[in-house]
Amino acid sequence: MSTEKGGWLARLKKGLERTRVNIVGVFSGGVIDDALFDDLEVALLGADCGAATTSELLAALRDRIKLKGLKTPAEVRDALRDELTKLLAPCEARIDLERARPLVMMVAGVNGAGKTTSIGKLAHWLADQHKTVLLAAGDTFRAAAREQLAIWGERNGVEVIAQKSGDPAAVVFDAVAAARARGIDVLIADTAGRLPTQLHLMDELKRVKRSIGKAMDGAPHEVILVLDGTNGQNALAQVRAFDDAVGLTGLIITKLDGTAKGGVLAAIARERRGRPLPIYFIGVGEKLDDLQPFVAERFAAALVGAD
Ligand SMILES: Nc1nc2c(ncn2[C@@H]2O[C@H](COP(=O)(O)OP(=O)(O)O)[C@@H](O)[C@H]2O)c(=O)[nH]1
Ligand SMILES: [Mg+2]
Repeated sequence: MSTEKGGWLARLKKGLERTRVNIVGVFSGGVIDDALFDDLEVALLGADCGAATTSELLAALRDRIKLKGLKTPAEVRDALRDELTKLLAPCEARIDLERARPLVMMVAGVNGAGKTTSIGKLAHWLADQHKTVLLAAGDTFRAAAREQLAIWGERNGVEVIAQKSGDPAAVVFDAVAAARARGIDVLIADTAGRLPTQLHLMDELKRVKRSIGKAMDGAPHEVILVLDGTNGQNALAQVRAFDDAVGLTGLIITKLDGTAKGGVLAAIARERRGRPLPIYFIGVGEKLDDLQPFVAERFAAALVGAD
């Protein structure tokens, strides 16, 4: 725990510092009054929680104050941490790596979200779990993306299936076939975030998904959207659009070590309350081990400063 605290958790806390300072400030006075609730509303909206999530959290807090007879701002802050944890908990889930071999993961997201970087980190994490990994360079639009993935592959001793002027659907088809032939545990397919203008990204992603399905029944087993955590409320629109197109099974939220405010995770959790969308990992830096499983309670504590 102590080494962890000095490492990624410290970076997460540093990243969420602005939000936490604002929220801690709200509870620094001596009394629970309307002004406190007004300030908290501003802080939660400012943290990218969104209007609906913010008003639900405030209502839940008012209920808790009455029900439990909370007397001090510090107690209300703990209650906020608990409400956030409750909201985020359904998003806490692990990928079941054993249910197929190869387990095929398709990774999607807009340009710059952190797909390729996260795939590199994921390959590293999987190697730690003693899984064999193959990567498919499905972002054939950008030569740089293919090279970037190749570098990640090299660092991890993981092979990358790529084609110089490839059609992404063909690349992933070949990669699934290769993974099956070699008895690989996990295949991760990178995809493009932007295409030559005449093509529609979502149509292309559907085609890539179908191609994976043709190469292996039941695949892809995971369709993961990578979201830039600094994008704020726009992340919700991305979740909807990609889910409509390719049916998401989970999320990776990156750059939570940077200027992200963090509340958008709560907004996503609220929107998907009826059918939770797992947040498998969060990205907290650019190094190989800067991808960490999402833990609702830790995240809520880092956001609210009550731990
Ligand atoms: N600080 C930080 N930077 C990240 C993280 N994840 C990705 N990045 C950076 O974001 C930029 C875009 O990442 P990339 O993987 O190329 O995005 P892609 O276009 O979706 O494949 C790169 O400069 C990455 O180093 C993260 O968790 N924290
Ligand atoms: Mg990329």
